[in-house]
Amino acid sequence: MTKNTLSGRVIEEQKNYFLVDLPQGRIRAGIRGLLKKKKARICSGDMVDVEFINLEPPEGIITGLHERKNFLPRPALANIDYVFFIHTIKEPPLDLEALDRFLFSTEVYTFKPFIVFNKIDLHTENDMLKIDEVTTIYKKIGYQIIHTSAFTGDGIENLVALCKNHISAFTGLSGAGKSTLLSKIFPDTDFKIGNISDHTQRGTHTTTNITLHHLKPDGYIADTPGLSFINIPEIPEETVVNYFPELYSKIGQCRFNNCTHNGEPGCIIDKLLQKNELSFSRILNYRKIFKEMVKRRKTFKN
Ligand SMILES: Nc1nc2c(ncn2[C@@H]2O[C@H](COP(=O)(O)OP(=O)(O)OP(=O)(O)O)[C@@H](O)[C@H]2O)c(=O)[nH]1
Ligand SMILES: [Mg+2]
Ligand SMILES: [Zn+2]
Repeated sequence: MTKNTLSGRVIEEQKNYFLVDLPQGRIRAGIRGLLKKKKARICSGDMVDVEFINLEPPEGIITGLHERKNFLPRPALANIDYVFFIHTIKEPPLDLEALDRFLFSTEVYTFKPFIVFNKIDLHTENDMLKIDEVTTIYKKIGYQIIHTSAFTGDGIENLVALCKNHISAFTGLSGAGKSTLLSKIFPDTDFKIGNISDHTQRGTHTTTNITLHHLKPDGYIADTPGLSFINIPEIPEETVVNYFPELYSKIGQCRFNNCTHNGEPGCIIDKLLQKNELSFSRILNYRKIFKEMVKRRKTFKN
């Protein structure tokens, strides 16, 4: 590092440059040719070294990329601490498969997940009962659950307190209220908020670059498209169980040590299911992901 080099966080990727937050403020910076040659794929969340080339307006050049703690490939985001899955009981309806796919992804990528039930202002007594039932399942596994309403403001303080001094990503199904929640946290930023009916019409695979929103003094929150976590990473099928913590802690007790927990004789998972000690929907989603990995491996080989 030379005298004019500073380290900062990439908060947005533009066409030919990056926006980087330095202790002195925000700067536009391109990439040094040498780094480009090394095919360094810099993205939001990265810590980089920046050399000033101009003070007014502030412009720089990125000369180094710091080692990453973790990485979400599509769309690219680095160094994530927390991921909040914004979910709803209705509008859109509860989707436990999407939730389990999300949790599986965060376990593989090593991000800490939180489950957020938004739109609690809409809830009837029956909806509350449903939330209690789901909360019991996921709390027992060790996941944290937060209740919010972007309309009444309930729970938002709690959400902000968690995000302070961390890099967080908001994700969730289209229409769950990610942008509405973010607009409450960052009232000066313009977030596109849609109607439920618009969401069903819209293409779901529009890849956008991720922007990090600065939560002062030292936190960042990103709005990520829902599919980035539902499109689960590909791993060997026999390791899928490692990312379902409540199953992984039990599998040493299966009769066969190559048990895949798909109905083999002497499988502990089936025994615990019969005793109501595991959630049926969790096992079902484990088996779906297992099958998906088998299929993806075979498709890849052929
Ligand atoms: N009743 C109620 N409606 C909400 C709440 N939060 C968001 N909404 C509504 O839900 C709809 C979708 O909200 P968005 O914030 O656009 O949802 P999103 O998760 O960003 O959706 P995508 O950008 O498509 O992924 C809008 O009509 C919001 O006004 C809430 O807490 N309560
Ligand atoms: Mg949105
Ligand atoms: Zn088993």
